Amino acid sequence: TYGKTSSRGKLIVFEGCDRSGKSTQCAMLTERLRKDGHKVEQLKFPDRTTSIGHMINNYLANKEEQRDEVIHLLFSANRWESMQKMSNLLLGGTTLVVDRYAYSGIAYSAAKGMDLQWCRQPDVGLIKPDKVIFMTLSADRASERAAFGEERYEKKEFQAKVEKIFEQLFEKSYWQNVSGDGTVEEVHNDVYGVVSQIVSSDCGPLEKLWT
Ligand code: FDM
Ligand code: MG
Repeated sequence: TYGKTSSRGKLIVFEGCDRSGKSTQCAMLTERLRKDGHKVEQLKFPDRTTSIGHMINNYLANKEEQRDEVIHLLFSANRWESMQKMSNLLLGGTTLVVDRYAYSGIAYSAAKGMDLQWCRQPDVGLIKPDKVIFMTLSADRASERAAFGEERYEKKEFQAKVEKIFEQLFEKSYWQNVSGDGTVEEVHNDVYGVVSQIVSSDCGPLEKLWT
C-alpha cells in the first residue's frame, strides 16, 4: 500500500465574510485535489439539510425568530451532529474542504454584541482544522460584486463588524490569510499553494479545537 493512503485525510476550512469567494474556492480546490488523486469531500456549515439545519434556514430567511443564545447553540449543534461522519471520513483517508466552521459561529454572534468567550464555549472539542484559509476582500472589491441577498446578516455594516471579530480569532499556527481580490484563478492558485503540501503530508492524529 502507498504511504499516502495510510495517513488520515486533512480538515481544510474556509472562513471569511459573505461574498469573499469561499464557495467558489471550495469547489475549485475540491476539484483540483481530486485531480491530484486525493479522496476529497466538500462540506458546508450551516448544513441546512438536517432538522436543526431547517431551523437555522428559517431563522436566516427571517421566517422565524430565535433568541441570540438559541440560534448560536443551534449553529454549534449543527456542527456537532456532523462530527461522527467527519471523523469517519478523515480517519478513512478523505480530505474535507469545509465552507465555514466554528469561527463563523463566533464571529457572527459576537458581532451582535454577545460575549466572545461565551460564544466560543459550545464549539470547544470539535475536530481541529489542519488549516484555516481566511479569505479577505477589500471594501472596494466587495462593493463591485453582486448585491447582498435578503438573508439576515447580509448588510454592509454588520459584515464590517464580523470581519473585525474574525481578525481577533486569527491563530498564527494554522491560519493563512488569502486575498480574495484577484481573479478566481489567481485566488485558486494562492489557495492551492497553501494547502497542496499539507494535504500530502502526515499531520499526526486528529486534535480537538481549543482544548
Ligand atoms: N453563520 C454561519 C452564523 O451566524 N453562525 C455559524 O455558525 C455559521 C456556520 O449564517 F451569514 C452565518 C453566516 C452567514 C449565514 O451562511 C449563512 P452561508 O455560508 O451564506 O450559507
Ligand atoms: Mg450567505
